[in-house]
Amino acid sequence: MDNLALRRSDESGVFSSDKPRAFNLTEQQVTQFKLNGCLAVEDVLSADEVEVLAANTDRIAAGKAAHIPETSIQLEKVFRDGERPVANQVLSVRKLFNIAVYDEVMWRHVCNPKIVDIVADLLGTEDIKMYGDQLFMKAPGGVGTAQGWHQDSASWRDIFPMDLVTAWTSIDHATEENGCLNFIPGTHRWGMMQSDRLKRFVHDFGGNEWPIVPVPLRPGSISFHHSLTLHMSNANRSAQRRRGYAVHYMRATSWRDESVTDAPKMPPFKQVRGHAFPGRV
Ligand SMILES: O=C(O)CCC(=O)C(=O)O
Repeated sequence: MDNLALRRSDESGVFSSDKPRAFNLTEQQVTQFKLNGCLAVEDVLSADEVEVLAANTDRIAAGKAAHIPETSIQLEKVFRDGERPVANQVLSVRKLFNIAVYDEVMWRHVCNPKIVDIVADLLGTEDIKMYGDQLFMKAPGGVGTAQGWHQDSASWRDIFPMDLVTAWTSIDHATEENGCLNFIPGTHRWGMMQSDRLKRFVHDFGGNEWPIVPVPLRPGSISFHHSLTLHMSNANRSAQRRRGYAVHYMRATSWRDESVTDAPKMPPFKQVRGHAFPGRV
């Protein structure tokens, strides 16, 4: 854990551009990300920025944002299936997804220069688009379910190169008790694991060879992961909420293989920074 949870540093960043940067990673942090496929950076957002994000999250989850389509709000399965009645809509939502394309507050977060500077360092380019976004609500009291081991690119299998970066912002305190993210460092170098192969290997995770690294975070801290890094989160059996906003960034030179028909249908990919490239995403 310690080697992942590096704090922001005053050392100069890896880009030599003259442009003032809002956040500088150290070369050591970039090297760690390349080795591990994940990196935690504490206290990126201010308390005010977290507050705005938190309030907007609950407004959308409550169904009070008319500009967000209902299809972007997914309830936990027990509520979807009618096994349990919805008594509190906000605490019944599993996730909100594809919201930043419709919502100014979320889009401002996606384009927050502090976050995009870090992503630019990790992707090694200033030409960046958003693939998509998901806000995992992970409600307390056993309502928020687990997310099993997966690699993001196994779902986004139409996007190449499989070299995207997710910025997962903790809105609440994320702890081991309420279901913080867990990573297996280095697995982004394994290539894509088909689900039957993953099932065969999953029992080996957690030993000395492939340790599981939980990443608790303070509100406003962000963990970054590569789209091939294996990660999961446990159910929230605690009394504390655990909201986390995952924004998925890709290089603007990426291409989409339209012959892959079983990948998620996404809204048009929005430019976050830098140049667009004709014929690419
Ligand atoms: O927040 C979670 O529990 C899951 C997050 C996740 O799988 C992701 O950001 O890719």
